[in-house]
Amino acid sequence: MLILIMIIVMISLSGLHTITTSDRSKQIFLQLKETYLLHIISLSFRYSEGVLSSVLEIESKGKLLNEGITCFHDISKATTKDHFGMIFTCYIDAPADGLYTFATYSEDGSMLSIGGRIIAENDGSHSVTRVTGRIPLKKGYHPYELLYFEDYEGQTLSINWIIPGNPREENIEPKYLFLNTLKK
Ligand SMILES: [Ca+2]
Repeated sequence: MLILIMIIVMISLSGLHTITTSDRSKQIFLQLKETYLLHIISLSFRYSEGVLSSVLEIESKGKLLNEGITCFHDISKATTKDHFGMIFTCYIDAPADGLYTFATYSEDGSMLSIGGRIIAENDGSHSVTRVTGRIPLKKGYHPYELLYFEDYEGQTLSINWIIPGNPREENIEPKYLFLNTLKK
């Protein structure tokens, strides 16, 4: 349903308020659907369960039970309170050239990588812990991967950033996270 709503919203924004039955309109609709479906829905996720002590064990020790797409780092998709891991992958759209700071808050462990480089290693079984990292980014899309695991009891996952030109640390809004990259 969410996907459908997003497609309708984006089609409305594009000015195509009326979908006719002509072949051309159908073709345009399918092109828009494919483009915006892939571009808007934010992250892909893989959900596994298992007794883990590190994000690096998610794939080796966890049992993959679910995978799909989600709008954010949504650990509420877990179907158990304890002993699970999630891997989120997408592209992050850097709005400007410059130095970016990322801050992860997680219980238990997490690890954030951008462009294949580990930015915030917040791994291990622990209470809510903040870890920051910095990376220079060019304006545009960069591969983004967030690994998270929950051992037992409480569970938290939140990712903030500080972007060039704005000194405030803010939660990364879903509008910056994409499944793919649009051709520019
Ligand atoms: Ca915990």
